Amino acid sequence: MKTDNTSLNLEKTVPQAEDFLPILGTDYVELYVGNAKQAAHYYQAAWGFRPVAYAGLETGMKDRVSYVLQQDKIRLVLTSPLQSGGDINRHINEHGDGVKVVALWVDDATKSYKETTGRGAESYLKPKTIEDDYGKVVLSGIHTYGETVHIFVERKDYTGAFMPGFKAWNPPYQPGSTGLKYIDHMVGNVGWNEMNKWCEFYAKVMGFAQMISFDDKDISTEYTALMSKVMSNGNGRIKFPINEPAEGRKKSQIEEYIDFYNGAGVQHIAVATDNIIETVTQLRDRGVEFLNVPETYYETVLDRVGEIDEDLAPLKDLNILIDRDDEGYLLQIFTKPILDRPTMFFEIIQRKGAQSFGKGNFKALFEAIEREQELRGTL
Ligand code: TYF
Ligand code: FE
Repeated sequence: MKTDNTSLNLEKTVPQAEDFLPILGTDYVELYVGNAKQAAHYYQAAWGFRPVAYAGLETGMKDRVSYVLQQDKIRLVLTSPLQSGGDINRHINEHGDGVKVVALWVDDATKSYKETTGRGAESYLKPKTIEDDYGKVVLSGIHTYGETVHIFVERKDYTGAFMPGFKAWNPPYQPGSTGLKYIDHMVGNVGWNEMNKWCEFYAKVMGFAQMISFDDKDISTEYTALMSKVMSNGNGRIKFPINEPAEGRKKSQIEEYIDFYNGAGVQHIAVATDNIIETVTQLRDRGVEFLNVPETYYETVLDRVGEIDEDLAPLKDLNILIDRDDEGYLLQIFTKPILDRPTMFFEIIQRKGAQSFGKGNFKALFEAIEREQELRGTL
């Protein structure tokens, strides 16, 4: 058991009476990708996102193209450069495809910018109002770990498809949903010994607090070779676990990520469903690849988690993991990396009361990840 709370003063991170950065939810997640047109097809066909908006040559954009996709409350923006040079090409060259923007929906993007930069955040985008026939959107932005940024989006009276600069995109191809509802959490991988620094950033600059959950203790076992803490905003809608590599028997999966991403970045996006069996059945049918655990996992899992509403057989067939805390249980499964570089992946999660992150599955999960690392020769 290895934990280090020495440099994170928890008293200071308790939510304050007044939340200086009220966040309504995740507005969108933007990935910089090599080929947005094909990436958009992947998220539609394999994941069941529906097309929403488009910006590119046809809308007057000369140097880049963006596709906006949505499934229930989850909005993805896929952006590629149209020319050589420039920051997006450099980002892709450096990191491969990956998350550039974690956009947060707020009531006041100007105040969000002032409150955060006033507390030490580095500016990415000064408050700026953009307008079209459907109303106005105010954007501002700050830097976080690695080259990742947070953009604050104020869209009080906006009625367009996404935001000014985009046109509605409604092609004939409309694959059905896979039952994904909202982003449950988004995890950042940071460098050696940087976890506390970034937890303090979320505490001080954004008013987040460390989630004191069942998972806090004893996450760095001989299996994990990582340390993790979860930071959450005032109303609990935004949860950002932060991982750092730890010295273990084998190369940390976080170190592998950092090597291939060339620095800190988003490791996984956990998306919630209210029927994980149906969702994972759909995703597997459409070609999404998941990590598998040995059959023996299911021989003892019910001894550990007790009674659950679901039959064990379909969970076992689909390789869905189960964990329990003192508030309930959760069902979760992890995809293999969705890119050629072993960097980002998705988690599918169904919460049945539990507010934790699946600590009881770490051993089985991390052994599954290590089997994949072994195949890549990166262990
Ligand atoms: O978000 C979490 O903390 C859990 C646990 O490579 C986890 O999903 C941590 C690291 C990892 C996979 C899952
Ligand atoms: Fe997770």
